[in-house]
Amino acid sequence: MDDTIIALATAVGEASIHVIRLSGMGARDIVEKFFRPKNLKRWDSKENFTLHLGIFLDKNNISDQVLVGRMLAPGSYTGEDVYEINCHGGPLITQNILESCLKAGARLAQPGEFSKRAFLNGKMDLIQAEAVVDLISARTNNAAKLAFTQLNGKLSDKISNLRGKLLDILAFIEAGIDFPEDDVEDLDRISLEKNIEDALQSVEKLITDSKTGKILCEGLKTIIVGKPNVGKSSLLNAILKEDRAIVTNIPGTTRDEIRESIIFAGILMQLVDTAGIRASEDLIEQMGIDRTWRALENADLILLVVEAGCPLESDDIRIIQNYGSRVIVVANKIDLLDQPLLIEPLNGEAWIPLSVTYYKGFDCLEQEIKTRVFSGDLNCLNEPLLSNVRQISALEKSGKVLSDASQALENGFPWDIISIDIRKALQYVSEVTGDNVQEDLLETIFSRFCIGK
Ligand SMILES: Nc1nc2c(ncn2[C@@H]2O[C@H](COP(=O)(O)OP(=O)(O)OP(=O)(O)O)[C@@H](O)[C@H]2O)c(=O)[nH]1
Ligand SMILES: [Mg+2]
Repeated sequence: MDDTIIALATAVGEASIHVIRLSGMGARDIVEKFFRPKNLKRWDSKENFTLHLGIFLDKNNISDQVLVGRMLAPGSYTGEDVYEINCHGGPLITQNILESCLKAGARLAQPGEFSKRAFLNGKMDLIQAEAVVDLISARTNNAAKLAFTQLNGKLSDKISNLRGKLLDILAFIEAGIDFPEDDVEDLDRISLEKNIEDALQSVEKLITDSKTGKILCEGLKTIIVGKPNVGKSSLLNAILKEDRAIVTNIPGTTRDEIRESIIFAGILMQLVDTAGIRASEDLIEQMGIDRTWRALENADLILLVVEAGCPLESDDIRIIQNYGSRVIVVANKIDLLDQPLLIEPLNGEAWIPLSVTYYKGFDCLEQEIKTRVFSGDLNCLNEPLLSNVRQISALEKSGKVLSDASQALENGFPWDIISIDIRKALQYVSEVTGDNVQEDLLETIFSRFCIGK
């Protein structure tokens, strides 16, 4: 980290302004080679977090009027001296300034290298660093809100709290190990059991809540299924508010999967319309139906469309029996009914009476989707949730070894054996925030970032 890195922080192309960012010990010297501040006194004052108007002048190159932002170590984003040159947003001007600085000793930054330095300098942990990426790529308000909560360090506090619990358990075991087995009071064993159970519960709660976090961040994989002609494609079109899929009154209209994403109920939904399920002689249609069965496995949400008032068919029942908690039965075409719909849930599925033709029932559908995604608690959005696959997987591993520890204790294993599991659990939890992390993992994480971030 001895060298000074440089990158364009704004998107490549023509723009009103561009920002070129430098970070490192040599940043000031490099900038001073070319920057002629209008107010030299103020520039020399070494005042921090200031903006300076002036000219970027390279005798061998073109010049520009620029604004230079100065953020000195250790208070800057990276924890090093950071200078940001705001220049006019022409690709040529930007390229020239970059080249001048490179010739003067700066090195082109790798993707995410500014954030990596921030992490290595203790300015942020891995949860916060990964939240930066999520905040930039967020496509819904909810996803952005979640990323911002993570960036604020609220989730990191929860993980630190968990680490604290594990460290306490380890200290407790260490103290107990010094005594021969028989001297370990029953009371101590019960206390240890309780503490491990408590830590395990915290891990499990974080993992359960992460399902919502993951959906907010990555989107809700939603599949629209049902018999032919029940109105699946009509439902897709209505949600998308466009004529995306062909709709006819001929059963078997849709044969291949139709995929679209849309923000519905404040959630990014990845919708898939499918071929109507029936026994078909048509090879192509049957291939489509096979795909539907396979896609059901991985869907977060299943919109099972049926014709309101008609009895469920065996395939509908099979879907509800297998995936009940993920199913919303959309009882479509209620406009054709002359009496209210009778609903008898079979296996935890929800029922929404609806008419695509008359655009009725969509409010209830929206509400039901929200209830499912947020586990009935819309306030959970204010809670810091995990959403990152890497972080969730590390936590799952820690949960696994914690339950091993709990089992081992129950089976009367010596405490030093149990402490091995607790140490492993601690290691996994530490990976979440990056308190204990290998260099190659850091490489992988930060390579997902944009250049200049
Ligand atoms: N009365 C009424 N008709 C509807 C409603 N929704 C859809 N339809 C009609 O039902 C027929 C079938 O609609 P689709 O959307 O093509 O049905 P599908 O389930 O995609 O059918 P396949 O692709 O063949 O599996 C069309 O004629 C629609 O106009 C509704 O709410 N009320
Ligand atoms: Mg269709």
